[in-house]
Amino acid sequence: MLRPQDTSTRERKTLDGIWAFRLDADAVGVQNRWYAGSLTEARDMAVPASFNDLTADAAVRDHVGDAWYQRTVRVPRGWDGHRVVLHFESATHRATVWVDDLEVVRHEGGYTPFEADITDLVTPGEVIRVTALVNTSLSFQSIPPGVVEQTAAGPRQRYWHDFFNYAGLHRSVWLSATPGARIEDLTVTTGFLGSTGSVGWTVQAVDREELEVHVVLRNAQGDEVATGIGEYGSLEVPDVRLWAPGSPYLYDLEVQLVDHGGTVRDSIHQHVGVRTVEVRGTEFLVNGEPFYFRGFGMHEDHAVLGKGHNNAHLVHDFELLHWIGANSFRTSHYPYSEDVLDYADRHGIVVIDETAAVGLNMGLGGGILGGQGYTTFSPETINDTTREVHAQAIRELVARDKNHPSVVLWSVANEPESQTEAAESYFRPLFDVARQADPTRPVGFVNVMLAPHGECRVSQFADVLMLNRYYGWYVHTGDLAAAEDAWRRELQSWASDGKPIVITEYGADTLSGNHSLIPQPWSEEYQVEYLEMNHRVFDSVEAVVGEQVWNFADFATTSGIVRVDGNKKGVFTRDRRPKSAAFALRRRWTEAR
Ligand code: GCB
Repeated sequence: MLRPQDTSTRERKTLDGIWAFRLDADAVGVQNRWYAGSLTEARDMAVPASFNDLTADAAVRDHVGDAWYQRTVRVPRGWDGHRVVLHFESATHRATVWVDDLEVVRHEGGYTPFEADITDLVTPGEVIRVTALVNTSLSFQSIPPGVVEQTAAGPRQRYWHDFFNYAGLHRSVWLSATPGARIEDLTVTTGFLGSTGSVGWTVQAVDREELEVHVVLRNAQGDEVATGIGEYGSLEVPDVRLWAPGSPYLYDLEVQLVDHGGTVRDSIHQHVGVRTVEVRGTEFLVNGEPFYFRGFGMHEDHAVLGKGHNNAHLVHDFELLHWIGANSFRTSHYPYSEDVLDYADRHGIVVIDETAAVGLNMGLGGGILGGQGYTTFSPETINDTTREVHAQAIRELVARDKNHPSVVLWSVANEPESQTEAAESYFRPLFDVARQADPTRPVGFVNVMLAPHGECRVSQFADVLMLNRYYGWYVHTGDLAAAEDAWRRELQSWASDGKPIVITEYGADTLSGNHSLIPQPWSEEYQVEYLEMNHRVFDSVEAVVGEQVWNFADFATTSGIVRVDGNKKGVFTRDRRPKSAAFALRRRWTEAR
């Protein structure tokens, strides 16, 4: 699937704006055919945005289950003879969509795109009604998992990840027109030898018949540097300029379907960064050179918008990444908007791209901080069906993001149970799925403290070890000397595996403006000293090839006794004001640049 584009043969129209919106707590809408007419008793809702924080109503914020979105749109007059597609960049966590009275598509998973060919249902120049039933519930068979518990006061959504279960239409919705004979997918791979680059392409075309596939590679000035013909092949790029972290040179690859007379019948564009990624021993190499990840685990999370994508916030967050000297981030804990990845490509920021598989661990954070009262992997909980949903989430992530030069590493899950035999058999095939989907990038998962070296049974499948550790916060709280000693010992044991290690989380909750002469947990001074302690440990272990602080900014979570108005491990507040740690990190990271 290609994202809608404006090209010489394609056009798109945004459906972003105000939609009619109605909650359906009792799930009666389908039976009552709410899609078959104007949504009654509806209120206004902005798209893109999470619906949760847009009203002053707890029933909306904490809604569990079905929510309906509807709007009308006029199909552009000029689209006669075109194939018309309705494209959702995401709908969290699943959706069913109707055009007028007809169901056109269903999709499971809240963070990847889906679309429907609606050509036969529309007349260019006429208005259609688009209705999306979005469902917010998490179950043991969803990614991420959760469980809806029935209480006297109604259903309550329980889940095991530490961010608020925002839902709705978080990203853009498009109508798009393409030719019938069309390019359906494109896979690009890159490499180089000396000063000659290579750009491999594979095109999937539909109804192509006599049409020829042409590819044209242009440099950043728009000059043609190589051309090719065929559904697949490889272009040679003389005097190649590489895409590198902090130096993001991009070419443009145009793919065309051309008829005998030389007329271009379909055309798409894909920016291309020529670069290589490789794991060698304990090194992580980009373009053959050791790369050290500096940056953050982030979240798509803003006041009012929730997880709604917004370009002003995108630009500002990347400005802050640049200011602080970060060169990378992880899309913790789900695939981010495609706009974010495009921006990372253009700004030379390296991305660890993660699925929404978070919270597959019943050993974490339950009652009195023990377990959750469930077994993680069992026929009744996370089971074979879940694994198939998880596999599909991996395939959809790779299908969507495979052509981004910024993406250098896949993360198939965050902090799952990984010390048991059940975990080993659950994950083994998922690593195969990732490698089959993309043989060009390393694959890993993020390990949790409950599965230390020697006990973790999943890290054997990973090319890179990604560790989340909170020495000095969740353990040895306030005692940085004891934390430093224990942390160094654990890290040295992981280093003996001979794989590169990225510390994907380390952090301390910090209440902005809370100061203390003798660094105390929750103070800005403690966050600074905590980070410095961690950095001493990382600098003493050669296999460590990256540090990503948890978190870039404070973010919303479910309420609970360990969260005060959300998670406060941000180096910036939720409204992006720096804590003292921001300046300390900036000193370390800009010196390293
Ligand atoms: C973790 C999780 C992350 C949490 C964080 C915390 O290990 O991966 O989602 O927010 O810890 O702050 O506890």
